[in-house]
Amino acid sequence: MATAEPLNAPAGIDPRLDAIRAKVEAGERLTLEDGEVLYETNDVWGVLAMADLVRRRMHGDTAYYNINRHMNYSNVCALSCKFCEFYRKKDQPGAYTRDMDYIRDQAIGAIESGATEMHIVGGLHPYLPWDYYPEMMRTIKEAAPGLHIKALTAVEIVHLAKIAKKYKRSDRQAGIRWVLSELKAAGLDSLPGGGAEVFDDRVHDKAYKGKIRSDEWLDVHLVAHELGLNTNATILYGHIDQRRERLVHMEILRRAQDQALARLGYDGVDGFVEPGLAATEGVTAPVITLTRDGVPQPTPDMAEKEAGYFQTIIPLPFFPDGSEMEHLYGPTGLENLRTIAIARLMLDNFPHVKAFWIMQTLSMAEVMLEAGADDIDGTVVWYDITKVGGSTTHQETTVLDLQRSIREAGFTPVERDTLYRRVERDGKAWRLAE
Ligand code: V47
Repeated sequence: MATAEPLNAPAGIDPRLDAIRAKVEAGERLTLEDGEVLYETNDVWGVLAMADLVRRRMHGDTAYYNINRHMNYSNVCALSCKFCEFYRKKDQPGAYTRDMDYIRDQAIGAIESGATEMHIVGGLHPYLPWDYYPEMMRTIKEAAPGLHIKALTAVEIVHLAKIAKKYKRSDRQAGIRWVLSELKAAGLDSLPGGGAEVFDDRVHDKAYKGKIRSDEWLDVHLVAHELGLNTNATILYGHIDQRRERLVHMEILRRAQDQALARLGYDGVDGFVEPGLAATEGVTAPVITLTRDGVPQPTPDMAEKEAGYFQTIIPLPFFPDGSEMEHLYGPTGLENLRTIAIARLMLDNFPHVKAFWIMQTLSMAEVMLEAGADDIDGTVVWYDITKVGGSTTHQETTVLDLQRSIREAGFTPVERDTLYRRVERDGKAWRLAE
């Protein structure tokens, strides 16, 4: 009878990690096959240590948090994604759509609490008119001009192109460009990373059929980058996805980021197409290799000059409760740690990896700072998409708790704005550090 291998083999016990460690130390790009080894190996701590090495090379002992507030303008959604417990149909109990008075009050509440960012998402509302969305941006900017608006996932942007009657199948980017330009003029500052799920048609058709596919998600982010808006990216894993599919997702994002950085002319972009890597199924983007110095370093005037890339990857562990996929278990803590570390190792051109404390829990996010993550998100206040362990929509933490967790993990807490610029604070008043 075969004996079970120990779960946590001592570091170095898996010889397959030696070659990967050598690449990581030399700053070389990892392949999908390397990623598979990182997922398969029993030497989990070896994987976490490699991610920590990369994370410290990029950020030293800094760990970021922000003072922010989430707002959902509506939970009414035309889609019925199987993983989602957030959406409601229009007349269902619990359905809500916020008016401008509510939105204004939230913006005022946010600046009164010293927030630098408002993170706004909602369902694909079938009846709200297009005008609602730019009005929401203007209302917030009038009430709170200094508040950064990070709003609307790629899925919502495509939906808006449709309701504004700007969506053309023959030229999808044109409608997206129109929507993003109008919203940017009205006050939109950046896009969050939601709605990416897993870039795979099999998973898409089983778990979120009806939602845009990866090509359109990438179109939205590409156009946003061209318009000088920074964006984030997510991966929602641990349901019916396979590890290889997660790695392909990361690979697709890595290529999209290569293109964004090359467009911006970052130093260290070699700018050549590496034909061997074009073999990944579903990946059409050319590959551009970056040197290790090619990661963007934001400056106080960056938004005007050189924005337009992915800032952060946010791995989101699946929470089954209340969803149509409630019969599934969701990933374990060890799988979450491993996925954060692998995201750090594979996405070598993403400046940041976020362990979103709301979904990871603050205690796990703390551990993740030593496994590749450099950011744990912010004070949040309201969160309606997932409610972990029976929590309600009011999910708030204090700056002191965020700082305490970061310090306890052995890092120096740094308050950032949405674009990862350092914030200097005097109570509720704040400014960007020089
Ligand atoms: O788009 C929905 C995911 C996302 C579930 O950009 C679920 O800084 C797990 O994108 N279990 C919203 N995940 C959250 C998000 C986000 C969060 C924090 C920061 C940023 C950022 C982005 O949550 C959705 C969807 O992909 N989601 N349901 C679930 N049951």
